[in-house]
Order: sequence, then C-alpha cells, then structure tokens
Amino acid sequence: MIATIISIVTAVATTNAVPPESTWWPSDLPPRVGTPLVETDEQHDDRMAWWRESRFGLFIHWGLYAIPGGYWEGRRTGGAEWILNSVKIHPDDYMPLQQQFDPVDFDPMQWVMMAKNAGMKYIVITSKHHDGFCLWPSELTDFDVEGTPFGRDILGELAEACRNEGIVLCLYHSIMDWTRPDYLPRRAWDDRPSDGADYQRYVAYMKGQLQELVDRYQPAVLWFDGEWEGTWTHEDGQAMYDFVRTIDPAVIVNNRVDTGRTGMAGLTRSGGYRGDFGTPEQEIPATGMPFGVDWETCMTMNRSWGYQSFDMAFKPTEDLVRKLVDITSKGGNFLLNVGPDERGRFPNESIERLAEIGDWMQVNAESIHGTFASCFTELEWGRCTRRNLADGDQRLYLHVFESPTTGMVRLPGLLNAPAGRGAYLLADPAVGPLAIERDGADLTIRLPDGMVAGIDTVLVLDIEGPAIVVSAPSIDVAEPVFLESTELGFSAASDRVEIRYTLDGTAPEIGSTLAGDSPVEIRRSATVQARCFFDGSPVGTIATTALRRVEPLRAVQTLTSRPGLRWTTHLGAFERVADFADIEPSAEGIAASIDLSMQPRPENFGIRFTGFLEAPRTGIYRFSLDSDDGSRFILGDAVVVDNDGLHSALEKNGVIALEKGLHPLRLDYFEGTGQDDLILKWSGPGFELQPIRPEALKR
Ligand code: FHN
Repeated sequence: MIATIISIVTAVATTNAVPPESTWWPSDLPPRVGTPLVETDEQHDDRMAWWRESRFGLFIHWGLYAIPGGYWEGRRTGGAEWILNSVKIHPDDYMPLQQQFDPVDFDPMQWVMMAKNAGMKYIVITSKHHDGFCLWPSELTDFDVEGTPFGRDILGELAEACRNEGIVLCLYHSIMDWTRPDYLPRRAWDDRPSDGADYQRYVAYMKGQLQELVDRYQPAVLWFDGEWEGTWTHEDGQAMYDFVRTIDPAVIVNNRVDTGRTGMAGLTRSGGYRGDFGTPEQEIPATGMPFGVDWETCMTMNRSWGYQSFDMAFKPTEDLVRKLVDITSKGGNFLLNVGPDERGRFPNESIERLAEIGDWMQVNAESIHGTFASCFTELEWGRCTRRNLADGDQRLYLHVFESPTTGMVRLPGLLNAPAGRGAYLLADPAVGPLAIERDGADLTIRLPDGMVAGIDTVLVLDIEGPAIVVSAPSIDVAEPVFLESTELGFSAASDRVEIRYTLDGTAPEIGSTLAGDSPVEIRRSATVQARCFFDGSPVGTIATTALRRVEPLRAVQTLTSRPGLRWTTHLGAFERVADFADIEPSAEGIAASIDLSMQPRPENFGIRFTGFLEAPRTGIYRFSLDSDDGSRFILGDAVVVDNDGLHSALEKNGVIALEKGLHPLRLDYFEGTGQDDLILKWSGPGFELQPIRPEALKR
C-alpha cells in the first residue's frame, strides 16, 4: 500500500529569536544577561527604522583587484574581485599589487554626492574582500592601504564625506580570507604550509579588525560575506553577531554573519540563525517575503562586482528604476553596486545611470523612501508602494509601468473609499483629481488623456484607513491528508465579503455553498475551491486545495529492537543521494540520533541511516528535512521527503499517515563542498514540530 505523500517546500523566514545562553559566548566578554542582544520587538524596530526607511543604497566593491580589472599577465581572464581565485594566482604573486595601488582620482565627496543625488541613503563599501586587503590603516596587518603608494585612509575619508552629507556609512567585511596565513582552507594552488595555521586565531584577528572599524568609523551596518566555507560554523556566526552587537548595540548585521543563509535566495532559515536581514543576491524574490521579514537585494549594474573595463553589460536605467520599485513594493531594500577602477573613478556608464535614476527620484522619491510593501498580490500595469498617514489613512503610490489600453488602472479588491485629495499625479498634482470609480470590489482610476508611462509614472491615492484588499480566501485545514475525518475553515481579508465554496473541484458561483463561522467536517477525499463574493459578484482569485482520505502506513512487527540507527559513510563527490548507494562504506556504526557527528571529512561524502521509526500513535505525521546538500527520507516504501540535489541550506516538508508502531526508516544524505547541515524534525498527533527523540529510533 503506497501511502499518500504530500511534499511541500516550506518558505523560510528570518528569525531574530535570541537562542538561550550557551558555551559559544566568548569568555573574555561581559556576560550576556542584560546586554543589548536581548532586545524587545520594539527595540528591534527602533534599531532597524532608518534602514527600512532608506530602501535604497550604494554597494561599492573596490580594492587591489581593480588594478588587474579582469586581466592577468596580459591576458583577459575575467574574475574581477575573484581574480586570485579564478586565475589560481598564488598569494605571493597577488599581494605585490599593494605596491601599485595609487588611486589618484579617488574623491570621496564625489562618490557620496553621486549616491546622494541618485536618492541613495546609505553606502556599503568593502572594508576587506576575500583577498584580505584592507581599505583602512589597520594595526593588525601590513596588507592594508597604509602600505601602498597611496597611503591614505580611504574608509576614514569616505566616512567623513558621508557624515557631511547625511549618508549612512556601512561596511562589507569578508569572513573568507585568501591571503591571511591563519585562514583555512587554503586555495588548492596555495602551497604555503597550513600546519601552523590557527583558525580561531584568525577569528580573533577578524574580531580585532572589526573592533578597529567600529571604533574608528562607526559603520551602521556590518555586511558580512564569505561565510560558506565549512571552517566558519554556526557557533562562530552566533558569537560574531553577538560580539559586534555588544561593541555597538545599534549596529545592524546581515544574515551572512552566520550559516543560515539559503544560498543566493538569501533568506535566513529558522532555528536561531543570526542576521537582521536576508540578502538575496542578483535576484528579486518573486513574491516578496512573509510580511515583516527584512531583506535587501544586492545587484550589479553590469555583471561584475569589482571593476572590469570590458564588462559593458550595463542594465538600462529604466530596468534599474523598475527593479527599485519592484523590490520596494515587496518590502525590501535595493543595494545597487558600482566597481570603481584602479584610479578611484566610477565607470562612466555607472555615473550616467546614477544620474538618470536621480532624475526619476528627484520627482518620485517619496514613493520609495519610508514606504512599505504593496497591499495587492499582483497588478497588471505596474506596482504599488504605500505609507501610513498621521490620521490613520493610507497613501498608495501606484507605479504605472505600462499605460493600460483602457485608459484606467484597476485596483482589484480594494474595498476602501478614497480619502483626502483622491487621486493625482505625484509629478504634477495639478493634473487632478483623477476620476475614481467603484466597480464592484474594485476601484478604477482614469489616467490623464494621452499619458505615457515612461520609466514609471506614479499616481497617488489616499484611502480611508489601512488598505483592505480582497483576494483569494484562505482555506484553513490542519493537513492535506486525513484518516477518518478533518475540519475545514475559511477566512478572508474583510467580513464585507461572502466566501462560497465547492468540494467537487468546480468553480464556486453565487449559488455555491456559503461558508459560515463553524468548521465544515470532511469525511471523504475532496477538491476544495473557494472564492470571495462582494455585492453578489465574484472578486479576487479562486483558492483551491486537495484533501485526501488515506490509510495509514502499516507498522511492521520485529522480533527485537534496540535503540539507535545504523549508519554507513561513503566517500566521493556526489551530486545525488543515489550516487553512493552501491559504494562500499568507508565506516559504519550506531547513532542515537540523526546528526553529522560521524561525518568522515568536511566535504565530498555521503551518509546512510537505516533502522526503524516508532510512531507513538496512529495518525498524520509531518516531517521537515533541512539539509545542505541533498537528502532523502523514506519510511517503508514511501519517499516522505525528497530534498535531493546539490544545493545550499534548503528545507522541505512531507506528510504521511502512520499506524502506531515501527516503520522501516532510511535517510540518505550527501555533502558536496562548503557548508553542511542535516536536520530532520517531525510533528504528529499531540506534539509540535521537534527533533526526533532517540527513544523513537530503533534498529
Ligand atoms: O563572493 C562574493 C562576491 O565577490 C561579491 O562580494 C558578492 C556580493 O554580495 N558576494 C559574494 C558572492 O555571493
């Protein structure tokens, strides 16, 4: 009997929960109790307020790599800020670039003014990138700007220019360091001996430099990066976050300080991973994040972070403005990058785009700064950003990218009445008020005759009270599978709409069953469809979910069972869990719980766990499998969670009905390179999501 499995990929959310005291707290620091780390939600909001209000910042990647600029030994190699790694340059051959660093055209005030005029509120500059070169005179290393022909304190001069112009200075700092002798792992071609290397001495060096940076330049954000090599652990990340927040309680720290980032998607996994905001890179989340999660997309203007003269793939200004608007409409910040050349000049193409963005921001900045996420799930003609008004009303900024052929923009499901001045053009309020009509649950605004949207034309609409938008109702049910019966509930954004539903998969109509306040009992498999109705007309989209009545997976009888699972380890560079099924184990043993305590080496290995899982009672069980890299969880002949493949931290869920008793278990996992993690949790009748206790694992 194949049990019915529903596989669900779980969204991950940033958590700021401060985990309980543990041994990772540095002994040389004052005890944590009462320190700024244990902040209330209100204190957290206060700390994040300027950052959330800013919405738009300038990223600057600058260092020795601007000298080669993607060329090495007369050859165009690419690599930009990664050139040491991409071209496999020995540190002894790379570090002498220090003697060539003389950016005579460096003008911090010019940089700051270009950012400010573009409507940017903060600057994040690389204090130290992966090559280990420091853009400030550090007491802790000679591999810094002081040892160059230029000799000036670049960060100090930039900090002063920022202060003078009200721009917030923030610092990018790389954990990974390809030239520092104590940093591990070495690059494969770096034959400097590593036996004398002391990684924790490197961490102390990094903390010492961060203390210098905080003391001298008071960065408002510490933007960590390079956290993905296995030598940097979750414990190191927690300790570093707490360290910098203790030396400067107001500092904001991104999620790359710790190891909970989900790859380039940038979100932070649940479970106490540190970081005040998520960091999607070169991508914008399709639908934004769960409301209230702080995140910032960082992106290049061309394709390179560091300077490369031949990289002319610059994004058009219209694209950059619309990315800023799209990100803001999803509740995020936009960190847009420039890579200055070896003389300290921004590329002309970057200068032009910053100026053109500034032209748009000159007129429309209020639709970006201080606004928050849209109240609509999708708008055919553009985006929406909004702000709260003092009197409890809300102001909607309607960003029209494409003028609809109907000559009006439709606001689907917006139940609020217009307030204040109604609707008008932000760029020219005299062109108004624009005609507003209610069409059922929708509002429509007629555009000025002949209006051409251009890059983005912003309409303003004030509404009474916080936005109430009716879209699809939510269908509330415990799990998509059930044994005897389950209960079904419905909810919508407003009680001014009716919810009607069907159980046979047909589209709800005005004559379909009306959802009441009490739950609906379901005893047979059903395909539920639900829709909102306003004044007798359907509004918003249809919500649907399939409910399956299933039989539990039968338990097996065994003569004896002992505590613990059997494990085997397998060596090799795998890309899928199936790759090691037939490889002779390199070791084997018994484990009381599912973890990586038996891993044979940092990278390129597989582990198989086999045994039995004891279900305490018959019922529906949900399993959460979070791994980096791939994994697969099987009970009996059912694949409960398939989280296979080469990927960074990723959590997937699966649901299965189990009979009380023992079920054959197999969990396969493999690690490629970089971070590694394997976390299996379950929830079931009478207990919430939690790690599987050793008592439930047998063999
Ligand atoms: O390796 C770095 C890269 O050089 C650059 O700094 C980007 C910017 O976020 N971060 C890392 C790649 O994810």
